[in-house]
Amino acid sequence: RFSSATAAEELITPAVQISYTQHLINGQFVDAASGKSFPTYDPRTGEVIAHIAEGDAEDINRAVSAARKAFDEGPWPKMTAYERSRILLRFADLVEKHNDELAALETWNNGKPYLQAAQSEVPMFVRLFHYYAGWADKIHGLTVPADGNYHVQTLHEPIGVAGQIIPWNFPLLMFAWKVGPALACGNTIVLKTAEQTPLTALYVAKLFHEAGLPPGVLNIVSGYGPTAGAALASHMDVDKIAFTGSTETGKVVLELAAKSNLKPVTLELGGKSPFIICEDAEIDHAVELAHFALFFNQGQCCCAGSRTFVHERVYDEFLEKAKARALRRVVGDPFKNGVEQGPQIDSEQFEKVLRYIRSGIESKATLECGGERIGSKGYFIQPTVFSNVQDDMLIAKDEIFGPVQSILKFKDIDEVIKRANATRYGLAAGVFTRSLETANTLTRGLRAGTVWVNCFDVFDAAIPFGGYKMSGIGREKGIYSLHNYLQVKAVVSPLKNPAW
Ligand code: TXE
Repeated sequence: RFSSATAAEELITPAVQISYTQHLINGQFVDAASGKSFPTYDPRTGEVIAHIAEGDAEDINRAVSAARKAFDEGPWPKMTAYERSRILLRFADLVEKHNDELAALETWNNGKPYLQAAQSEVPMFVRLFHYYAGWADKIHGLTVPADGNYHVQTLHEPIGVAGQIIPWNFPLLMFAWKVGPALACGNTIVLKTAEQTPLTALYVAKLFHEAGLPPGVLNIVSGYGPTAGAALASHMDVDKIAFTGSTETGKVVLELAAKSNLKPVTLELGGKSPFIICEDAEIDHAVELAHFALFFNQGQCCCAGSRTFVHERVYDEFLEKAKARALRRVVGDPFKNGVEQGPQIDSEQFEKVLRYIRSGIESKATLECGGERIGSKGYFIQPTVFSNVQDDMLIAKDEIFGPVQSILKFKDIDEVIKRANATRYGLAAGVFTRSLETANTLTRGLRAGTVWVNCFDVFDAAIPFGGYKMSGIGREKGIYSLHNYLQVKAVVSPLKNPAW
């Protein structure tokens, strides 16, 4: 039986209202050009929270023109880097002041536990803007020792108008990962939020303008992917596109970019990350970490440790404890204190996860616990654990994006490296061992953009994140993200005045 609200009675009720539902273009909140709107929902109940301006190609055109003008005519890229940095810092401070309202809005629209949003995600958002504010005035080129009598330098210039398309699983953090580096480098932006979660981006964009961001520098359009998103990816006047979402849609975005103006593309896509528990692991700790690696954020993480590989010598003990831990997981209203897991984002994702659970059962994995929805309202799913999972089962190959842990058995390190790498994805991996040698063998052998050793989901602003293989192109966060938003210009001149 699942602990529902019993361990979590106290309802947190932070006061928040829906203040912004229109697009933000050129510093103004405006209706959609078509006058249309679409509903956004509360995943706890499936009820409508608000109606949001629904953007399509015309709204994207208007937003791109505003961003273009703000880039070409300034003041943003023409300001001193220090002035830009000051605005980013002022913005981060304002967000910090609105921590609780923002966290409440994020939970209301997304369903994640309120305390996770309030104590971790909004503070990480603030930290990320502080981090990139610090970079703004430290971006510079090189002098290059070229052959011949030439003075050669490189200028690192902003790339121009950046189009950014973000998903719904971390609406605020995905905003920060994209907007922070792009603005620090002096670009202007048109950002399209996910149709499921438009609310917090509009709220923070308003704060950005209060912090002194000039109009047109950051434009937000809400709407659906095939209309607003596709219009942004294929726009001839957008100089770069950054996308986070599914691998399937990532391919579409890359194609649209190629077919329009060959704008450079960074992609942060799906994953099927291995979490490897070696025979020397301290089991209680490994159980807790593997549980967190998979179930965090309702299992809706691109880097979720969704293939739990356990060494055969510790498999039985691990399994028993992993199941007990899943049964203890507190599922319920994310505004209740003590709740660890809220609802899935929407009916589509909810149905997708239940389909994968059925597929696991049909393919003869052993259902250790869970497997059903909880209640009849909203999108709650029982924490689910499968054991006896084989590599060729769909639940071991596809991204489920829900609270479903798949446990697989392995015998030795070379074997587990091969099996862990036998996937089209390569976003992240977790390794749990007391041996430095085993850790080093695994970190070198695994083909993934991040390997966490004896930890998982550590997301400092300075640490790069991104995927090998079909998990994406490029890296976000840290110094690496700056490269996504800069052009390099080589300037070459003779050392002496030519004799003309
Ligand atoms: O993703 P989409 P969905 C994975 C996860 C999930 C699956 C589907 O497995 O179950 O993707 O989720 C915009 N042109 N991830 O359907 O479609 C869309 O409006 C331009 C992993 O939500 O990729 C939204 O803003 N844009 C992921 C964004 O793309 C388009 C996080 C993501 O939506 C578009 C989310 C188009 N033709 C889902 N179609 C991660 N990497 O963290 C859609 N979009």
